[in-house]
Amino acid sequence: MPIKFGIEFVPATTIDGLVGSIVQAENVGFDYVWITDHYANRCVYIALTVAALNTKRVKLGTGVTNPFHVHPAWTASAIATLNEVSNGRAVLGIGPGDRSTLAQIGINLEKPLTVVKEAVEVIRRLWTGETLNFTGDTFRLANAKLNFKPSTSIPIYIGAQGPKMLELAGAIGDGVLINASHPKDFEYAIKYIKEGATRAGRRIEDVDVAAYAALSVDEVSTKARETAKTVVAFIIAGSPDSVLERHGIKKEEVETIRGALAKGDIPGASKAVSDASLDAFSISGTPEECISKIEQLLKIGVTQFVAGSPLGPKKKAAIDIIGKKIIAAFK
Ligand code: F42
Repeated sequence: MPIKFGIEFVPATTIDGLVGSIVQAENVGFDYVWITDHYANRCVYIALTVAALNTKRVKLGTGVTNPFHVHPAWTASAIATLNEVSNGRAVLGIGPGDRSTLAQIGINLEKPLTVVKEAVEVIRRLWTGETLNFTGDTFRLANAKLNFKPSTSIPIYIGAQGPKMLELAGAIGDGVLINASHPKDFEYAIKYIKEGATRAGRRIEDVDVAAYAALSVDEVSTKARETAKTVVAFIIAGSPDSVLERHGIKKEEVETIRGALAKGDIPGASKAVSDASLDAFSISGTPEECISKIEQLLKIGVTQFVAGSPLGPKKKAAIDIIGKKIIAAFK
C-alpha cells in the first residue's frame, strides 16, 4: 500500500482564505484534509462544509473533535451530514480534546479514555440507524435515533499519544492520528496500537497509522528550520516530561522556552529551540531532507503522513513543494 498524504488546516483565518489552500492541497495530490477543532477558531464543520462544496476528491475530516465539548449524538449527525454534502468523503477524527482549551470553558478532562470509547460506540451505533438505548459511565441515551443514516461507511480515526489511548485506537479505530514527528515516538506508539489491536482480535494492518507531524519545507534548509522553531517551542512547552526525556531535551532549554512563553515572548522562546529539539519535534528542511525522514516513518509502520503546521516559510509555496516534490516522490 503506498503511503497516503494528509494535510492539517487550522481555521484561525477566514474560511474564504482557508478554502483556497484546501483546493490547492487537493490539486497537488493530498488524499486527506484534516481541520482542527478548538472553540476559539472558526467552526470546524462550517469550514469542512465549504471545503466539501469546493473540492471533488479529497477526504475531509475533523482533526480532531472531542466528545467533552460536543455530544456524540450531535457529532454523529454532523459527520453524516458532511458525508452527504461531500458525496461520501467524510472521515471522523475524534480525541479527548486539548486540556488547556477545554479548561477555558470549564470542562475538565475526566475519564478521557472512557469518554472517547463510549462516544465512538454511540456514534457508530447511531450511524447504523439503530434506536439506541445506551447506559455508559459517561453517556446516557434513551430511544435515540438519527432520522437519516450515512449511505457509505465512515472511518473513525482516534487522536492519541498516551499508551491507553493508543491501545484503544488499536482496538476500535479505523485509524489513529498521532501528534509526533520522530521515529522514536512512532516506535513507542505502534507498540501500543499493536497491543490494542491484538487484544481485540484485529491486526495492525486494519488501522491507518497517521503521523500528524509538524512539517516545514523550503528549498533552503535553514529557512525551513527557522520557521519550525516557533511551533516546536509550543510543542516543547506542552509536552509531558516522559516525552522530553525520551528525546534527551535539556532541562535548561525547556525552562527557558516555558519561561519565555509565559511572558508572551515568542521570539525568545523560538531562539531557545536547539537543533536537537527541531529534529525531535518537527520534520524540517529541504524536500529531500523531509523525504528521507518520512521514509524512516514508513519503515516503522506509518501509513499516512499528515503535513501539519507550519508547512514552511510561505504556506502557498510550501503546499506546492510538498505536492510536486514530496508526494510525487512516493507515487
Ligand atoms: N485536540 C483538540 O482539542 N483539537 C484538535 O484539533 C486536536 C487535534 C489533534 C490532532 C492529532 C492528535 O494526535 C491530537 C490532537 N488533539 C487535538 C489533542 C487530543 O484531543 C488529545 O488531547 C491528545 O491526543 C492527548 O491525548 P492522550 O492520548 O495523551 O490522552 C490523554 C488525555 C490521557 O491522559 N491518556 C491516558 C493514556 O494512557 O492514554 C489515559 C488515562 C486513562 O486511562 N484514564 C482513565 C479513563 O477512563 O479515561 C481514567 C483514569 C482515572 O483513574 O481517572
